[in-house]
Amino acid sequence: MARHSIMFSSIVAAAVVAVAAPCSAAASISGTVKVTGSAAAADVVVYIQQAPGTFTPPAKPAGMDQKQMQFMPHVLPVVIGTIVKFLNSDPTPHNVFSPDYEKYNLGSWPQGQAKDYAFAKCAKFPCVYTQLCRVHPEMEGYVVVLQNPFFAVTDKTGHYEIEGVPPGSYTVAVWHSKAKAQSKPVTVDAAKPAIVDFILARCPNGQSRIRSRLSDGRSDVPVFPGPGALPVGVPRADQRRRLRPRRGRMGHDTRVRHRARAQSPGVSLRPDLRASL
Ligand SMILES: [Cu+2]
Repeated sequence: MARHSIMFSSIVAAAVVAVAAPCSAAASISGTVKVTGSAAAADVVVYIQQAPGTFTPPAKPAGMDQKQMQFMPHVLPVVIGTIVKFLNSDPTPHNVFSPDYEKYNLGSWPQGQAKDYAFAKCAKFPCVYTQLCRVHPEMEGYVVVLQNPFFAVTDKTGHYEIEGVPPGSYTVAVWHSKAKAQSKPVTVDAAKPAIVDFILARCPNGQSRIRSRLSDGRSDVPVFPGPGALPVGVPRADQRRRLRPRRGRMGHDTRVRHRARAQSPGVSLRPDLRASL
């Protein structure tokens, strides 16, 4: 019986080797992604939806930096199980939180320090985790959790290249924070690299979490205004307007103060202000 098991194991091992062998003749998928109505074609994730087998995450954590008040890279695709190291490179404290899936708030930390988070859960790929900073509401980034390591992010020109893809038939899909997702079938042959191009339509509802939160007045994001933060829930142009002194609606105390000034000798008031007193 034991001998039979050993023999069986050997046969299975041989079969695994036979299946794994074509990997050495891996090929690439490349192409260009355009987003209609947008000159920017960067930060589109192009990935193979489902590849056979399970994949171990890289031993070294992936990195997302907070630098010059931005999440860098803006979009970070990872294979499930990957640990992401969130570094703060700015001389001001930053926070990292995500309102998506299991939700997390990693806290805030100063320049030069980092915190890790393991992206180990995803029921349906891709799992897109929006990265936000409670200190700076305008900061936004994305971690995109995928089933396999066959992915790429487009450069400024919209070009991408996924290398080391085992020959086979797949569905190649794209994700962009403000465009409709799309997918296409592709057959990868070691002898001929596959070329797949996409034209994505900007999604009317494909606003970023921050934009949608600001424009519809609702909030599905926990809001933690930090010191010096601008008002949350107000578009940036309005924020600037709100920070300027308001004209027209004058409070009682202001009116009294202006009246007193207007009666002082040598004071010239704006005509509209004088008229409203
Ligand atoms: Cu920040």
